[in-house]
Amino acid sequence: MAGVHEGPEYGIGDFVLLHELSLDAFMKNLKHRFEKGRIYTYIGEVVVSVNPYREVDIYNSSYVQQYKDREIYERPPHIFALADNAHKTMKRQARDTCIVISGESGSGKTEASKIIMRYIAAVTNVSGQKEVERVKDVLIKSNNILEAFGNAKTNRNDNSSRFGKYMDINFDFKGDPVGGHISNYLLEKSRVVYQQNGERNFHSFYQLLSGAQDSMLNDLKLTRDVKKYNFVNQGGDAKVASINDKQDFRAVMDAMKATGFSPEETATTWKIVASVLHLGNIEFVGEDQAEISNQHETSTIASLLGVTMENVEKALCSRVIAAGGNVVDKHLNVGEAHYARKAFAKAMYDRLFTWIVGRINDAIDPRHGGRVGKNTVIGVLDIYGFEIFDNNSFEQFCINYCNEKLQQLFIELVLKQEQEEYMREGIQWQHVDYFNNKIICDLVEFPHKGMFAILDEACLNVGKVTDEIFLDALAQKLGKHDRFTCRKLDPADKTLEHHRDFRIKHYAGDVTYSIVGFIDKNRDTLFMDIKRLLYNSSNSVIKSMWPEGAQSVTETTKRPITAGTSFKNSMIALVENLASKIPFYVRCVKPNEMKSPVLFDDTRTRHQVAYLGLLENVRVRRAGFAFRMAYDRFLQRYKMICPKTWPNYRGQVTEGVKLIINSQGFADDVMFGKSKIFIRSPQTLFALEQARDAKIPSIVVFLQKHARGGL
Ligand code: AD9
Ligand code: MG
Repeated sequence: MAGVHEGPEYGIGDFVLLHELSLDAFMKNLKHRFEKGRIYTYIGEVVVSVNPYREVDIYNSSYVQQYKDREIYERPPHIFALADNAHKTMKRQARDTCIVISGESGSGKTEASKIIMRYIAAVTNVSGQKEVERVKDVLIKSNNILEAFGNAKTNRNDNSSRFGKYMDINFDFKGDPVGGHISNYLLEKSRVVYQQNGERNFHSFYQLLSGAQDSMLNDLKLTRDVKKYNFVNQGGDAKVASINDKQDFRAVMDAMKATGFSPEETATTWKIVASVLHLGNIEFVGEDQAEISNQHETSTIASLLGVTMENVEKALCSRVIAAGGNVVDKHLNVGEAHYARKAFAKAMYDRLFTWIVGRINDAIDPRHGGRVGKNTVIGVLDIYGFEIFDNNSFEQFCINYCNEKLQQLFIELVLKQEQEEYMREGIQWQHVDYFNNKIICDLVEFPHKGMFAILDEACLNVGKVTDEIFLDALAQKLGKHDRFTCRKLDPADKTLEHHRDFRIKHYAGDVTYSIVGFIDKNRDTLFMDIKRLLYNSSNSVIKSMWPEGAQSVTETTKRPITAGTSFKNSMIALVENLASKIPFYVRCVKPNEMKSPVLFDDTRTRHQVAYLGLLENVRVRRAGFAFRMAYDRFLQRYKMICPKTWPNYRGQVTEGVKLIINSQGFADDVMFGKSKIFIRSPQTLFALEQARDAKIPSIVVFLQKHARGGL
């Protein structure tokens, strides 16, 4: 049986076993394996995955069988082994586990998360329970829906996740999935109304236009011509070679059905998507007092959303304000009307997305079918990867901050805590240096002093606050920070005014952010007019998405939490949640920028290996120990494999452990800490387990004879 060593022609399957440890040696092995089609390599239990950018036939059922119930080192490196390990560990220890998938945009995180879910579905429910089959079907198919509405083509990835996703899969005591829950993080909603050159809006728009039947498009008053719609045509050619929108539309419809969307809910979903397309084509005239010039669009939107034409027009061209107890209508100028139109489209799509996630959660609620027993979960995290574009804004700032947080978690758990434990246990240890990105997390999130706090402060100011005022505050308060620079411009040079920006030295590279839109996106205000319009819809599905529309205009509402602070809080909670579970890591690497299956771009890959801290990971792991166990537990578990500790041992616990280790000849592979024994290589643990397994039958006989005690 080929274990982690597949033979010299495939390089080394675990970086811990490299003969010489250097970045060059690491890169050479990674490249060699990539060229041989070996996309997975271990660092101990961490899986390093290189995006193959082609179909690799290593996920079929014969592979599933090879990894099912095996120990991680028994077979060549594979993400199946990690999935199996997370599942097995959860079952054995009756504790929650989680799988954290990280890597930059296009490195293969979303694919990895789907492979993991398919593996778990394939190895569970051997007894074929109907409800479990349904849950598995929904879990897998829900990806089609989420990707249709939450993914888009960017200049870095044709299927880029534009939202963060954390999914708990709940398992019963047998280890079968009985439900789950998805948490979604900040959808990049600015994409609904604006796309950079070469990019697309969310897939759902193109799927509808190319996949819906003629009659459906007729009902939605749409044609197939993408170029006609302003909100989806800005990036240029909408055709993407790697995407089949028509086929994907059918898959989404099928998935919505399997998930339990009613025909009315499905129809409403597409009506909202269609309304966004129509909103994009609304035109205004009249400078100071905006008016809609193409009324047929207003009428279409009104009928799709189940509201009156008059109210759509009001929501776009005026704003109701409460002044001194009176309610007055303020007419908007053309600029303001355009702004209202975009805010309307973005809010409606964003709310639709959250509602869709909620519907999927209803379908996989673990309490469904009366299952309220004790569950354990595997959490799978697939977020948007670190990204740098020509123009980076508030969204990239949030996305890249999220990646900093995950890197920080990895450092805390894999590098820092590991080393701290050795120190605590008095194990001889050569400290491994690494870059700790906490300084960047603090820069962004520190209470009162961090960038989110400064941004909120600027947003709270009454009076006219501009992005520039915010930038000045940043310059003043953070100008001396190592990782932050602010471009100082000559105030006399008016041509540069719109180039105002700041730069953060992230763990994964320097990113320059344009300041434009920060205040607005952070405030994220949506005028009551739009909420009320949709709350008053005759379509009950739409109405249910906008409960706050029930409020009257004069009711004063508490200032809502800003988008940035809400994102920050959800990231902090996410990291806490992950840290409470037993973690497993997939570190994804993007081999090149061309989506090529053969190109291994040495510079780009080396950069990722460096910033992901993979070499430091190997160092810590190599100097370290694969397993550790408290002395009393160790003695209890293995006492029967040594004649000096079995059947009777009355001496000191530590001494007993030493007797067992010496009897097996493993003294060179272990260290004795203050409260635990540390075992260097997994092979030693397997040998101990095997010796124990071999002894168990005779012990059962022994116990029956003596009829006392337990194992
Ligand atoms: V982003 O941060 O969401 O922009 P991801 O999620 O890291 O990014 P994704 O999983 O979407 O990247 O992978 C990008 C593309 O690489 C996929 O659409 C596939 O075409 C390709 N890919 C990635 N992993 C595999 C794989 N294991 N086998 C085949 C793959 N192709
Ligand atoms: Mg993704």
